Amino acid sequence: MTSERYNARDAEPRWQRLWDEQAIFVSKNDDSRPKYYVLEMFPYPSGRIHIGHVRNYTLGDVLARFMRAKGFNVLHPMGWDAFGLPAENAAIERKVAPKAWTYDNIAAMKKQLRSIGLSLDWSREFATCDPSYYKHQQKMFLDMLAAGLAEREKRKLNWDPVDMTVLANEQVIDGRGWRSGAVVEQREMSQWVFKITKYSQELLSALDGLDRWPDKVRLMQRNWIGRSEGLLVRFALDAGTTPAGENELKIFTTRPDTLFGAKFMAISADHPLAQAAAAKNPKLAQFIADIKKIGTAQSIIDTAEKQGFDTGIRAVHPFDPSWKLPVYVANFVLMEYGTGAIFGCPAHDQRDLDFVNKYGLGNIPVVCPEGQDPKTFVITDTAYDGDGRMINSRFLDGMTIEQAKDEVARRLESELRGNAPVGERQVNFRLRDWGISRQRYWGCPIPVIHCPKCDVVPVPDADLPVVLPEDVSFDRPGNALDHHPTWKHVTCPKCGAKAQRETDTMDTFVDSSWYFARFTDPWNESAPTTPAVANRMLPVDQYIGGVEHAILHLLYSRFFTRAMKATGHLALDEPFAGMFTQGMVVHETYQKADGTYVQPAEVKVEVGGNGRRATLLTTGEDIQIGPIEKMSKSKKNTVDPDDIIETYGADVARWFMLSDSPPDRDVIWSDERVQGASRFVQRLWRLVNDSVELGNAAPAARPASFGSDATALRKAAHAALDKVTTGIERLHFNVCLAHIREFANSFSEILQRPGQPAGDLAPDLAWAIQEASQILVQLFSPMMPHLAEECWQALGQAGLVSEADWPQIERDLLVEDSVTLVVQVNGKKRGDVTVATAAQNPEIEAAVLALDAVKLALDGKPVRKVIIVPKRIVNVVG
Ligand code: ANZ
Ligand code: ZN
Repeated sequence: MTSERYNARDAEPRWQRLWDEQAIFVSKNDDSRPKYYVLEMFPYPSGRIHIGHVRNYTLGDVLARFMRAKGFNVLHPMGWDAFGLPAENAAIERKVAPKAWTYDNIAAMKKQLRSIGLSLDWSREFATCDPSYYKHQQKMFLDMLAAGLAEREKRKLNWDPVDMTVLANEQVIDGRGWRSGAVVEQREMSQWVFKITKYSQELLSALDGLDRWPDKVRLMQRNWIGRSEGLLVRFALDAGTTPAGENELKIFTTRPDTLFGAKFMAISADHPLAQAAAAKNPKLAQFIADIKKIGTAQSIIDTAEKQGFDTGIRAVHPFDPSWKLPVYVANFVLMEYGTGAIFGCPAHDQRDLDFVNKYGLGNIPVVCPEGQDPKTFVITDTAYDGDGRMINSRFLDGMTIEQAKDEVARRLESELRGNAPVGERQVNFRLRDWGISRQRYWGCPIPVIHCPKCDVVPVPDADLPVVLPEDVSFDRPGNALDHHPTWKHVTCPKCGAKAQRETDTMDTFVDSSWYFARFTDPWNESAPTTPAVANRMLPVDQYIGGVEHAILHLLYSRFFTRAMKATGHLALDEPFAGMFTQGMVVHETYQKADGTYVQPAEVKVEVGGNGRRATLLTTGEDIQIGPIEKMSKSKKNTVDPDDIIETYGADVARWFMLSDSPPDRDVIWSDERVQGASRFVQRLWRLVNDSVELGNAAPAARPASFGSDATALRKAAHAALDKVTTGIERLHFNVCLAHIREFANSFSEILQRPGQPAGDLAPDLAWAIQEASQILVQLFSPMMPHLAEECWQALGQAGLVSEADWPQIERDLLVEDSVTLVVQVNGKKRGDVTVATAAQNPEIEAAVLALDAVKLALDGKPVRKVIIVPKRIVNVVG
């Protein structure tokens, strides 16, 4: 028996090297086995792997290793989402070149990733900042331009008037530029957009087919796309009140049923009517300038106090020429949605209600909830947006909301004013085209040239890639590409005139919108994909990442896949057949008496009579244990994967991450539980070594029959195999780990039974022990691959467990000998009963009626009937 401890520090790098040398995780595109593509969201090379990465990649790795053992040609690649602002900030703050900074970080993080023991195919690695990658992205941009999927559009941008530069949203802090502190202005400029809205309906409809996506992610996407069915209504304007030339106001509403509850009209500050009215009204002009300062971010608009300004213009109610409605300019109406104008119905819309309550306009309820008396139903502070019947609405009274919507639409559609119908049914989407221009250096250059004569000229294919210059300076604010002395000055490819390169680069979301496709053939130098290969290897069977990417990244990737199909680079619609969003790694926070945070590593936590107590390691002073929060630098509640791996080994970190909660929930980092995982590793190692000796007595051939001990062990092994197999397939990893523990326990009980010296061991039991130990090692091999290799070797197995086939389940062994049924008396649960699986009804009945709990519940009453639902419930009716 071995008394040696398992030494992860020695074993882990050894196996990692061997896996590498033998290239066992490299997948070949001409492999004829069925493919399985598992992908985790690739990291941004910030410099260090954090614990969330470890969780993300471990989840994917378990699946990859399992599917490999199941006989699939597994594609499990890794790369780097390498463009972005932090590299430029590093250049500004530390005077290092963005490129050097990025590639240094990649090297450091790659080393860290390797130490986790991930079964990755590194032969396909790329960084999105490699010209060999973005060259193809530029090509696809040009293809999309030719296909009408990329266009120029005027957009509002944050403009810093001091630094004379455009700012990203995250560079605007409280309305001011992050560097200059100047109040940021909104400026209209021409931007490149991808026409994602061409696919609004399709991106929405196809969500129904994504049945291996979390419902919450699909819901978030649905809401983001935001389809609304409604009515466009042309309100006539009261001629005496309007600026010259304006005679109608077009609005979009999803609630035409509430038209008789209208109290006001509201238009966006950017609406032409607002502009026209402001030209004659300096106070209005001032109001418009003020409300524009808060910017265009939806979240700000939603939370800002509702404000309006009466323009003096009056609109006419479409069903009553004598009914005039005041037209306000309001800060909550966006120009970008619908028509940039609304009618307000305060009784049934909270925002409108807040507005009228502020300006004293009153409200009229027009929908009365079931069970309420229309005569007494009033609205004060809370709008009613539920179901009900129409009231106070003339010809609509008594109708349901749906009937009323239809009736209003029908009437207004058939009513003409100046040859056009007053109403028109319309479907609107919230989704906007994807603005991809960024005024930044460290991104993929947009491959066009602006010629004074020919306008926008695509860079010819032969001139791709348009490479980022490396000799750039960050001494001045703004886009270093734009400041470069020579880079942008070119001649027009069409007419030869002096022209300028586009200096905007692409949103980094573009880089991550097709990397999964590039992984299928990253060696293709002449095209973004090799369609035959990509179509075979895609879609990604299981994609895993954080829920923070549930909307934009996934939506953009879904759009890109369609755009690549339209331009001949792929032939599929959906990139990710299965999507999984993992939870976060969270940790307690620790604070000194003065409120400053300290790191977990600096604190000693003891469990005593009065609960847990923490002290500072250095001084012994009391430390306050604070709430469990997402790991963050500011709260100092982080743990460093390197430290964990150095102290316990990667397998322990992996096991802990998988064991403590379902993968889609948050996991609380706990040193105690990590130590528990570490002890379990040693237990498994001893268990396997013990079994080696006992299993040595096993006959080479499978015994013809098995005695009861051997059968019991085999049943436990195959039951565990069955449960872990289905558990991994469903990504219920924590459940799998519980089964592995349980099996290890029953296995070690059998091994520790006294009076079983190896020599005397019955051959059938020895054989079963050998089988059980192999199964055990294989079961935990996806989670703890290094320990598993070491054990596999100890078991005398040839080859690597990482390459072994998943064990075959013997279904005969899964049949349970007994079942437990719930016992009810008159439908109420009173206990349960365990009977032989083969037991007949009279036998079950007798067992149930003999139960004290049943006798007690019957209280002497005669039994009228016993109903048996096989394998589930027995109900005694008394
Ligand atoms: C009258 C009304 C009455 C409305 C009522 C709602 C409730 P969704 O579902 O998101 O499409 N709206 C229209 N355009 C707008 C804009 N540019 N800025 C701000 N709000 C706008 O929302 C459609 C509803 O949002 C529309 O229906 C309109 O208000 C408002 F009891 O019209 B509703
Ligand atoms: Zn030209």
